[in-house]
Amino acid sequence: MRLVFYSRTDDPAPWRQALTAALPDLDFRVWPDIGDPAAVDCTLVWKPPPGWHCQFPALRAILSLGAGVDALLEDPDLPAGIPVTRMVDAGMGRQMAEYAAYGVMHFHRRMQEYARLQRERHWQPIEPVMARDFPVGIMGLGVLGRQAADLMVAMGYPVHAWSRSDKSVRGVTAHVGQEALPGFLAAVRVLVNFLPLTAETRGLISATLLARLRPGSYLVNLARGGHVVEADVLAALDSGQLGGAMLDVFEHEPLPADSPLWHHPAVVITPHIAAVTLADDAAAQVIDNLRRLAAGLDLRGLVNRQRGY
Ligand code: NDP
Ligand code: OXD
Repeated sequence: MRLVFYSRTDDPAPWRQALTAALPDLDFRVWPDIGDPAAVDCTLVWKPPPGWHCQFPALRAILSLGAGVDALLEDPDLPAGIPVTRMVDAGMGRQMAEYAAYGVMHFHRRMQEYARLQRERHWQPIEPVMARDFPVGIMGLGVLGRQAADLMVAMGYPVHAWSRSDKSVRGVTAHVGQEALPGFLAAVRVLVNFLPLTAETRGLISATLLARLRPGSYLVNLARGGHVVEADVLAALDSGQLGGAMLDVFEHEPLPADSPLWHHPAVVITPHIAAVTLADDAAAQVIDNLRRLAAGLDLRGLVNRQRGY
């Protein structure tokens, strides 16, 4: 079986090592050294250019190196009818939960204000808020959001979660569907976004949504930049409707040097590192799917291409 690896950010070496150790017959190719495109059975990819998959006439599966498959599914030339799989946790749940916890604590423990006070050499305690009085709102209670919710519950925060279908998670107040969104937003002090980027969720974090939060709430976005209307977030920060934002993902990555987000005093920026796919943790899923593909079995982590995640 021939597999082509494509990523501008992931090192193929550990993947080659892990996959060929488990599957000695695998012909592991790294783009652009692919040989005859007609001999390619499957791809292992992160953000290939639009139309890239059209060159493989005998393609049988597309395996995403990431959990989010929005960039792949937005390709109008992605071959129809080919199964697409995504990473399911694969070591990212723990990393995402850590990032979310850091973001929540950054705002809850007023680290933004203390950083400013330190710059001013001003010794000024701020009235503390207990975790029990700082409800956290998780948008998207899937594989990754669930782990963050569990961690927040363990940390003593009241946790609310919003998702499409009903979920029962210990210690978490569930809000289900579009009609439950206003109540969810009104209940929380910090909004943590774990949604997949789909036609339904693109641009969701807009002025309308932000206006439903309590004044001075906070935003942690570690899902996708496309969820956020950046100009609306900036306006909400400037008006005080948002007290601060921690942003890991952006509509345009890398974030352009002239973006006003870079130097906004209430914004923390990281370069899409909330979680990374590590071959050590994730190769087992790919190996399992390659064995399944060879045996003609259904693949695991299958994406619903119509739904968009
Ligand atoms: P899942 O598919 O497991 O979970 C998605 C959740 O979102 C589900 O609970 C789903 O509801 C909910 N959801 C989807 N659409 C809607 C909607 N329209 N309204 C309400 N809820 C909705 O995804 P993962 O948890 O594995 O990943 C989440 C995202 O995290 C990825 O898509 C990716 O964008 C991002 N990510 C970011 C990383 C980073 O480094 N910054 C790293 C890894 C992932 P339901 O359960 O009812 O289907
Ligand atoms: C992913 C990501 O979706 O890293 O896996 O953003």
